[in-house]
Amino acid sequence: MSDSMLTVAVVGHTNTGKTSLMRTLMRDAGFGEVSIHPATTRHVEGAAVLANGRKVMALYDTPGLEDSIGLLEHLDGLAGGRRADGIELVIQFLDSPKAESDFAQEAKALRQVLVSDVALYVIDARDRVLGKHRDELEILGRCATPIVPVLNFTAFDDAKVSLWREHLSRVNMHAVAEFDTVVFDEVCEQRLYEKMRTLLDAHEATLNTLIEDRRRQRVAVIKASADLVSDLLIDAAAYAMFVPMSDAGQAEAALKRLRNDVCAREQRCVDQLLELHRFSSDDCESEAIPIENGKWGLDLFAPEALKQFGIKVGGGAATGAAIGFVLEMMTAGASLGALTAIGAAVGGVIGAGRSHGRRLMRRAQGETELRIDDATLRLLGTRQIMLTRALLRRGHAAQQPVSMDQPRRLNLPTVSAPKLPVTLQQARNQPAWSRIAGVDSSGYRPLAPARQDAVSALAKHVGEIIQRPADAAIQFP
Ligand SMILES: Nc1nc2c(ncn2[C@@H]2O[C@H](COP(=O)(O)OP(=O)(O)OP(=O)(O)O)[C@@H](O)[C@H]2O)c(=O)[nH]1
Ligand SMILES: [Mg+2]
Repeated sequence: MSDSMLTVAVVGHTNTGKTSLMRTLMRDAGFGEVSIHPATTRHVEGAAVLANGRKVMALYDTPGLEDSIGLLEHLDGLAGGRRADGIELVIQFLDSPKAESDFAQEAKALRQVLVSDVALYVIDARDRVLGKHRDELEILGRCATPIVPVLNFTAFDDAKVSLWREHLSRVNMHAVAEFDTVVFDEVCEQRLYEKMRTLLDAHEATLNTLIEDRRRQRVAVIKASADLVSDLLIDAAAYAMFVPMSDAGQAEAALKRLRNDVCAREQRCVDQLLELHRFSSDDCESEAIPIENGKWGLDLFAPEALKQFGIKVGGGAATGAAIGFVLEMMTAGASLGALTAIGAAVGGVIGAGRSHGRRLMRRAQGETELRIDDATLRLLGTRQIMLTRALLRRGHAAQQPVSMDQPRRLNLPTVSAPKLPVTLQQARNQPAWSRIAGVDSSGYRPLAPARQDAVSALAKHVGEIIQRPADAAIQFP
């Protein structure tokens, strides 16, 4: 069967999250207007949902139902009264002056329901089942259009999901979906489409296409995120600067530059992740991540950042101002004077034997390497993984800004230093793999195939951590 275009009306009492549901299903945080005040949406507004690059579903946002009690009384008072066919009364009402005056908002919503294949009836699940809800369901039931009730706000503790389910089954609505538009859950979205499918035989193929497309998109977005994070990690691990041991001033300048460069590179990754997940920096304040306005609250090199993300620094590691750097030395000791002069303590010595000739040469000339240490690399990985997981869970209807003390709520276990993956250890010895300082007049230098292999291998590992269950440890590696 070929895929047919499916027309869907999103209806419900005012302020239950109809426009929010539109945003989340469409992955478009810019659709319509969302506000804590009732009666925000005043007109029907449609938008297309794409699957495989084709329009498969037309979603229509509608104004909230405000006076269903009054409208039901009005319908019952029309010629024919309760005995008449429900749909005839609705049509009679829509043709009457009342549909342009007292019940204008309701009329707009009902007209859209009549021309739709299915109506999603959005419920604020924190509400008790009230008279207004019963009357709304009664009126919608008279429109001869299949209805799927959608319980919204289900992430709240006071959501009365079972109460609602019980009531809905009493009025013969058994295909109920749960869907929090702010805390996104891809399984709930899939169930919503499956519920619609049970009521819409003629559109089975379309809904299957949609379900399959969403699943594929999610796999692709996780893979693309893992690639971006791994690319950052390889860039950062490989990044090395050469400084003369004897010149404290130059070493200090290099330290500053390295720090700025790595921070800027992290920010680029954050921007890329936001764009990939279709969020902009102004709507990136999330419940679960310490990121506000698209920026991390704590500098990558702030010692508290490591603590906050539960990363323990290995023995003999640096503390204080220069945490996050390793100076690689030919002979430990020779350079200690210079190090103390720039306020840096030695974080650790990375084996010199594996380095290639050019680096050995530079060392022989009295230069040493400056680069970020293992703990900071782990922090860099952990932060982007956490951001990715939060973006995957963030509905496009989310709006709440967060205060900066939220990271403490993350409750990450403190992990001691596991070894970095082999790919990053390799990168440590390949300064040419880093593009952080690789921009010259000719643009980025070409990337070695071995680097690409390392990124791919690392991305598999990063992708696995991104997909771990909610209660698992997610620190990198
Ligand atoms: N936390 C949370 N907030 C939500 C959810 N859904 C909607 N909101 C908020 O509830 C308020 C109303 O959301 P809207 O999407 O504007 O509701 P609406 O049904 O379109 O409202 P009208 O157009 O006025 O009828 C907004 O402040 C949303 O941010 C949800 O699932 N969780
Ligand atoms: Mg609205």
